[in-house]
Amino acid sequence: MASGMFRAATQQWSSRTLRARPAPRIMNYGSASLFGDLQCITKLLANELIAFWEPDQLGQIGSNPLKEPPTITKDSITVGGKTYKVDQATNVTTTILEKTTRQLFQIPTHPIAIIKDLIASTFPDFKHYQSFSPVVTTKQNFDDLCFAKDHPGRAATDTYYINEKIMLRTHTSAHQLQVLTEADKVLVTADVYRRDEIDASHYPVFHQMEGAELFDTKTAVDVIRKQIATDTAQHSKSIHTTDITVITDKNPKQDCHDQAAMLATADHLKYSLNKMVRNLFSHEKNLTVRWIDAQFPFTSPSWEMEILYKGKWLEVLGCGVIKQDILNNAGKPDKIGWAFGLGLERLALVLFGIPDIRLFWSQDERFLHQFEPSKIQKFKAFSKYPPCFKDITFWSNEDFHENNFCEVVRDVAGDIVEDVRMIDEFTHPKTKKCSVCYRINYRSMDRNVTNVEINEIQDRLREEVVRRMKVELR
Ligand code: FA5
Ligand code: MG
Repeated sequence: MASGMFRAATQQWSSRTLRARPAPRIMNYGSASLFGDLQCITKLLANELIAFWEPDQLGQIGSNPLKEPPTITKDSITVGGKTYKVDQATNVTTTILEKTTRQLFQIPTHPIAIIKDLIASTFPDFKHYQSFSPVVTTKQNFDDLCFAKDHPGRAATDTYYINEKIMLRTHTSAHQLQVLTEADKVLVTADVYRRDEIDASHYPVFHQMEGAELFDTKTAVDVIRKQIATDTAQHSKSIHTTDITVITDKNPKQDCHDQAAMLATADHLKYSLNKMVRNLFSHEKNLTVRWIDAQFPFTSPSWEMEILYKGKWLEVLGCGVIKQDILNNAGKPDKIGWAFGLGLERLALVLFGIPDIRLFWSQDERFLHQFEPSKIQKFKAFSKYPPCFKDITFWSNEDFHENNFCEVVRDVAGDIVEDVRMIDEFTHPKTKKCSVCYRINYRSMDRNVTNVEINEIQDRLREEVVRRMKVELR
C-alpha cells in the first residue's frame, strides 16, 4: 500500500516501473473514485475487539502478550498470545509476524518513540492509546471506516491477512471508531503493516500516529474561533507553509454538515497540525511545507501534508473532517470532528536525517546508542558498504503482481535487500508472453556482503519465485 496498496491494485502490473514513476506522490487510502459513497452501516460490537491491553499491564515484565514470539503451523497462527485459524486468505509470513514483537515506539531512546513523544506533547490533554494489538478484524480496518466492499485496499496483494476476517492493521484508523466512543480527544500510536514495494522510504511495517478531536456541533464555531484567535504563536520564520486548497465538489463538505461548523473544524485541524510541525521542527533553519487535497473513505473534505525533502515532496500525513456516520456509530451524533494519521518514519527521516527506513529496525548498537529521549539529533552515518546487484528475468503470467514478488524477495533475503526495481519488460510479438527483468540491490547496513553469499541467496530466490509465483525463468 502506501505506494502499493492503492496504486498497485489499480494499475496493470505490466505498466509498473518501480523507480521510473513520474512523481514521488504516494497513493493511499484516498485513491480518488475508488470508494464511492458507501455509507457506514456498521456498529461497534465490543466483543469483536481483539486483544486490547490496559497500559499498566504493558509495564509488567512478561505480561505483554505482544512480546511473545509468534508461531505459524499448517492450521493456525498464534500472535499476541491468541491463536487464529488459517484459511485460503492467509498470506502473512513469519518474517512479518516477528516484527509485531519489536514495539519500537515503546523504546524511549528509539527515534520512532522520540518523535511520538514530541508529537504527543503538542496534544497534552489527548487520551493516548499505545497498546492495541496489531491483529484486527476486517470490519475494524475497513467496514467501520466506510471502505467500499471492492476497495483495492482490501486486496490480498496489499494487505496481510491472518485469515479471511482477521488481518494485521494497515493503519491506525482501524481503532478510530472504538477510541471515539471513549473520548473526544484521542491519539493512537501503533505499528501498521502493508504489503508494499521496497525502497528507502517504504517498509512493510511502519508506525502511524492517529489523532482526532471532536467538538459539540452547536458551539464548535465559537469555541474554535476563540481558541485560534488567542494563540499568538502561529507563524514561524523558518517554516514556509503554503495552502491553496479549496473545498469543492471534488473534495466536498458532507451534506449533513453546517458550512460554518465544517469550516471551523477544518481550520482547527490545519491549525493544530501546523502547530505540531512548528514544535517538531523548531530548530530547522528552512522547512517548506504544503497542504494538498486528498480523499479518504472516512473523511470529507480531506487533505495531505507534504514536506519538501531532498528536492521531492514527501507525504507525511493524511487528514480530514470525520465522516458523520462514524461519529453516529460511535454514539456521538451531536459532535463534529477532525482526524489525522501520520507516518512516524517519514517525520523521523526528515528530523533525524536518517537515510534509509531499514535503519529503524537495526539492532546495531551504532544505531541504537546514538539517540536520547526527547532529543532530536542528526543521525551519524556509519560506513556505507558497497552494493551487490543481481538481476532476475522471467516470463510473467496473469497472476503476477509486483507486491507478491517483493514479498518473496523479502522472505528469502530479508533486510539485506536495499532496493528492487524493474529495469526491463517486453511482450513477445508472437507468443504475447511478457518478460520482465528486476534488478535487486543487495547491501547490508552494517557489513560487507560477499558475492558467494549473495549468489546463494539469489539462487534460492530464483527457486522460490518459480515455486510460489509459477513464473518461468529466462
Ligand atoms: C492513512 O493511512 C489514513 N488512515 C490516514 C488518515 C487518518 C486520513 C485519519 C484521514 C484521517 P495513508 O495511507 O496515506 O493514509 O498513510 C498515512 C501516512 O503514513 C502517509 O502520509 C505516510 O506518512 C505514512 N506511510 C504510508 N505508507 C507508508 C510506508 N509504506 N512506509 C512508511 N510510511 C508510510
Ligand atoms: Mg497517503
